[in-house]
Amino acid sequence: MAATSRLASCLPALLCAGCGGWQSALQPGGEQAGHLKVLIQLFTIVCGIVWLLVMLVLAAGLWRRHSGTPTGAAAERRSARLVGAATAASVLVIIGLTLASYVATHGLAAAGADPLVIRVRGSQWWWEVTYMDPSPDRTFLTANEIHVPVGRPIRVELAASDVIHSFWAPNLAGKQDLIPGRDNALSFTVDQPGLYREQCAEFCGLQHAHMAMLIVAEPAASFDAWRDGQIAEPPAPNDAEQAAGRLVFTGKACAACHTVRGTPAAGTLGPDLTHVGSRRTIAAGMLPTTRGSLAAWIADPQTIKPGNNMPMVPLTADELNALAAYLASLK
Ligand code: HEC
Ligand SMILES: [Cu+2]
Repeated sequence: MAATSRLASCLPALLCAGCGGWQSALQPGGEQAGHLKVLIQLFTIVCGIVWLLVMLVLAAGLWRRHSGTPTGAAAERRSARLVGAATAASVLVIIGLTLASYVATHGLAAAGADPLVIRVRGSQWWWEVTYMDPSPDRTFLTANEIHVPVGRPIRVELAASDVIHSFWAPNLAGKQDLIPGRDNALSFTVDQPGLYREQCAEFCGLQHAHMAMLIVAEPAASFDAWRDGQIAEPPAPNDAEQAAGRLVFTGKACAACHTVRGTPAAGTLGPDLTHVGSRRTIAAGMLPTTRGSLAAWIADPQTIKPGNNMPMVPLTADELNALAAYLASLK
């Protein structure tokens, strides 16, 4: 009994815990998401009112039956009129909600003038990210974290390399699927600088729940600085340990699957690691990027994220330490 009442008193808090924060459609970070929020509220209120009315009519009907139903031609005519009116009202409500939904969502695929184009490719279970630029030497590849300038329209072009994934950043836009062989796009503008969380929203296999990505919205000046940093090659190792780590990285299987620009490592099966040390998380949002978590991940990726496509590469303790130091230095 005590447990039940405690649970009941926690319930509102539990239900509302999902309503705010960096992954919530109810806290829009931009104009398109604002439209979607109004749409959600409109649907909730209208459907709530309809539900209440239906319950009231049902209660009235049960009550009248209880207290004796009037019969005869006049009563028949009256109930026929009532049913007709209710049907017409339902049709009007459905048309109204359909129109509202069309108006709120039809701008979602169309970006404004001069959009920043970001290509996102979903793979089991991580995100490849390419920043497009009219001049090819400013186009670059990264993974699992997106930076966007506030105020500028963003056009995200979506593709998939294996199965269907879905790009969903609730604070910024609706969902859009990434489908192998079919190119989709999604547009949004972010007004509020901040950190938002995106999550794969289409079941895509064992580690579907661990396929997330942070979106960092920042003022144009800091975005430009970030982009220049990403375009540049990473700094050279600045001590013996990092230099040893780089040798391990390029000498072992790592280089067959991962790229670090400026080194012979040019694999594409796994995330680009050129600036992995500058990203907030590794393994698609699972762990914060620290030297320790990098070492833990490399030592045993299959325990942290069972079934993922990175194998355990046998290493000595010194090799592992050096690798972690090197990767953490790739800012
Ligand atoms: C067979 C290909 C393959 C090999 C070999 C491989 N990796 Fe990976 N690696 C992957 C894949 C795939 C992922 C993405 C896993 C996920 O998040 O689901 C990954 C993820 C990572 C990440 C996290 C990157 C991020 O931004 O989330 C790091 C760091 C990493 N690998 C380092 C290494 C190192 C160091 C080695 C060598 C000891 C190595 N990998 C060997 C395929 C590989
Ligand atoms: Cu997915």
